[in-house]
Amino acid sequence: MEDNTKKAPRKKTIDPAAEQLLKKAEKDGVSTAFSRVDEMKACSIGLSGICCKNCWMGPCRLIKEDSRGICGATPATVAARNMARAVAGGSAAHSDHGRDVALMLRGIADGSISGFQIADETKLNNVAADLGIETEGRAINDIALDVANEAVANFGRQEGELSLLNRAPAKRQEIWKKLDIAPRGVDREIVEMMHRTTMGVDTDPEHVLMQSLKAALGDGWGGSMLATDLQDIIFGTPWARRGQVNLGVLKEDEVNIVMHGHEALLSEMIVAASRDPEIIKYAESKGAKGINLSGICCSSNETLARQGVPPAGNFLHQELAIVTGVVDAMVVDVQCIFQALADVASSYHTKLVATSHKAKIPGAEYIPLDEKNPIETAKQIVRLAIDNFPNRKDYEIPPHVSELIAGFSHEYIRYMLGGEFRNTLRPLNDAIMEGRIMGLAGVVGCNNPRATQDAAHTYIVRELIKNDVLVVQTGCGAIASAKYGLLLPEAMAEAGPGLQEIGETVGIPPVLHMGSCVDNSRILTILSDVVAEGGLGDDISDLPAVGIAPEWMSEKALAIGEYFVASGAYVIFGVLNPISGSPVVEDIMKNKWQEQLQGRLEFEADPAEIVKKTLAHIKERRAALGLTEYKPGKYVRIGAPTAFDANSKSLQTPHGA
Ligand code: MSK
Repeated sequence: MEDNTKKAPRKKTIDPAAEQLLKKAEKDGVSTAFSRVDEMKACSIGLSGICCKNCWMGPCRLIKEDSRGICGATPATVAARNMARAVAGGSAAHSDHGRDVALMLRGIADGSISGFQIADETKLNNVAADLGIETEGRAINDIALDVANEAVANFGRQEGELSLLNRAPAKRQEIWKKLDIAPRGVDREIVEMMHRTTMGVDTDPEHVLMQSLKAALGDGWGGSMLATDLQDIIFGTPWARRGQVNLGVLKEDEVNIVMHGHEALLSEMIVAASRDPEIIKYAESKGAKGINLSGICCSSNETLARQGVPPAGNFLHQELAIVTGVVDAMVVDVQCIFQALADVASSYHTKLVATSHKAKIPGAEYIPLDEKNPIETAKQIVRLAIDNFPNRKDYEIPPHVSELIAGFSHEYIRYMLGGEFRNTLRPLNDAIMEGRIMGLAGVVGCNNPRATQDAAHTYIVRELIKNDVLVVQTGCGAIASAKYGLLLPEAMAEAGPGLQEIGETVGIPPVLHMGSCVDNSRILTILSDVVAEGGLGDDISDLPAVGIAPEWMSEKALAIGEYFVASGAYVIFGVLNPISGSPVVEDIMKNKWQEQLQGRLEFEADPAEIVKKTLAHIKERRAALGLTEYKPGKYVRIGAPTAFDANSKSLQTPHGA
């Protein structure tokens, strides 16, 4: 692992806005994750996954292959248990989010939550059909109530299988049955994972890890998928829209409210409150020209996709936004929120407002969201920010803003490729089969201060699109690409000619922003749809596709990685290897899973190696499918000189001219 300690600020990020504010933070005497990482040398035993803290006979640090814990646990057992517990934690986080959305839909349908109506009836009907719920001739709220009840039941179900596993290719569903990893209920698999990894229960690393796959599948095809679907039903399915990104979206003459965390409810309510004419008038009465909303992390991705609210940045921008001195309130709910925000806020005028009954933060104001009447809480928070506007002192807003296009839900992608009446993925499948698009890659996940912010994300994305790989992104990875213009059609200039041709024809960027972290479930859906469209095999594992998390840091990322592997994908994680202390566990996740699931998980710190492995896998999958051999530069503009082979008879121009 690259040691990122003691680096000059310049090397901690490739983002000039972050670089500018790191200098300001240093000048202001404020510590950030970028500076704290210098002081916190990672424990190499914990980092490599072989420190066991599952009981208090230890902790046991199993530094050699033949080391044993006090109970006799081997390094492989410890590394497997640690990985499995992280996956259970990540699955719990996303799935608890999904549960709350299901309960909200139930409240809207039965009238106990006020101020909402169903935003996307078509999606409601489609989800109802997938859940086996009758829709013909029924009132919308009755359908919504049945959908919500079935969704809630998926969390606590003790027997049978999750409802939405039926979206996966039939062959994949068979594999899950054969391996007994089709999740019964979302909660049940997480609880069983925690039970099995407590002291003195399951010690067979392969068996432990198999259950981690089951818990992760419960997240991907259960909790996260329900979160995505039901949020679309309540707040609307994203459709492509233009937006802006980076710290330059903050405004000096308006009240700045930054929304950070994950759940769409809070951010949607803040958006609604900030548009209330009375509230706007109140802001003007305090000398502000208006109310300017922006976001961090996935709250941001949710409101960007549905409301066009600009992200102020990704994970590592959360403290830097406050360092600008112009954030009047940062409003947070759950997940990826630094405890240090309260300290940073105390050095400036910013009010940090915690809103979830699940997450109190010492030093933050606590205004819990009233789930029965959330708009009133949102108005209270916006007023608090307005009252704080006159308290600003010195400030510095970096000038950096980039344009972007977001909102590529799987529904929009089908629409974009076939229109309203014939929405389809056929042109995408054909482009892959012909070799215009070499393959697909999902490049997702966080920033990690142990790596240079955004460097691996953007390097990998640029290399892939150059090689005609269509990239889809979610979470902080998508925000990273957005900051450097990669979510714009103009970025096609950096793509290979085949991908350029498709992008120009359809009018898309080479990198499609598919949403927040729970929206990784949209990628599962689109991969299943690509299989169903035909011509690219009969399972996700047949597709020339790879999943990558270049700068991950969260348990949730590990859960996502495992549900993609269990769905048949080759997944590569960057930055560091949390199981490097056990070659046995590495072998299970790479080779044994490949045999059993035709998917595998590898850790590779070097971004160039990640690209190499990705392209090699895509080529290997293309060959296995018997597709036209991918040749770079084969497709060129009419009249343009070819980069491939000017004399080749097989040379083609876009329209065969
Ligand atoms: S927010 S999990 S830092 S992607 Fe979904 Fe970003 Fe990773 Fe949190």
